[in-house]
Amino acid sequence: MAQRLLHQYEVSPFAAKVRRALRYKGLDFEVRNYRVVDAGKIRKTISPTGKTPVLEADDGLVVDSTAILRHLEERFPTPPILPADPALRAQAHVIEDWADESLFFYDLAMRGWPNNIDWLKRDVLSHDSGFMRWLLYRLLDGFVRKTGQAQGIGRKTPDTVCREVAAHFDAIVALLGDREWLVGDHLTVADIAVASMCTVIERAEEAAALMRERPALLAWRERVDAATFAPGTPAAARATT
Ligand SMILES: N[C@@H](CCC(=O)N[C@@H](CS)C(=O)NCC(=O)O)C(=O)O
Repeated sequence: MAQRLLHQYEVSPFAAKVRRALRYKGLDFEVRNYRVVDAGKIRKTISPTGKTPVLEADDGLVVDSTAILRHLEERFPTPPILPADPALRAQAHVIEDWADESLFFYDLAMRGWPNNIDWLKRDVLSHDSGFMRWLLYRLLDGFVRKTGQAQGIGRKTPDTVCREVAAHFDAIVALLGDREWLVGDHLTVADIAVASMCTVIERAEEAAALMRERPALLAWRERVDAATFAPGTPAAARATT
């Protein structure tokens, strides 16, 4: 029995961040997958915000992927996922937050487009079944649209969103330059967070095309994947493994 249990929505890129960090640090863990219909139960039992991932370990529950990564780093500092140098550490923190709080909403906007939304709905509802799955499948379009509208990126035209995502991918490539990792000389939370977001946004065909045009981005993503997945994990399984 593993000492750590990760409560998660399986396809969440935030859960992916935590799984990648746990594997990189060589820590064993088990997962408990939740259905969308479990949202109320999650809020009442493990997460005051109602959000997952939540890591349960012998020292309690930690909510939020960023908090979980800091918690892991404190208890299991080797190998490090934060630079020792304070300025580099701050850079890694800011890039992680950008991936979580900005790139995620580009993912949601693009994957909410008519040509992509079926895959998003199948992902989100992969553990729901029966009548509730049938119902949620029909309600999810509206929910994704409303979230995008409220956050703001969902109000932009597809052309604008594609242009901005292209600029974001270019920024990642420029940040890398000829280095292996986004910050400093080893893999950090910045690589983990951005790669986790790339793995889901790639499920929008427009984002996949933009990524294919940037070999340096793909090469870096392969490097991060090699460090944070078990050898032989198929590319198609990386959003949920
Ligand atoms: N800042 C949080 C974001 C987590 C998050 O947004 N999780 C989504 C799944 S992708 C969630 O739990 N949504 C349920 C809800 O909003 O009620 C983190 O880094 O863990």
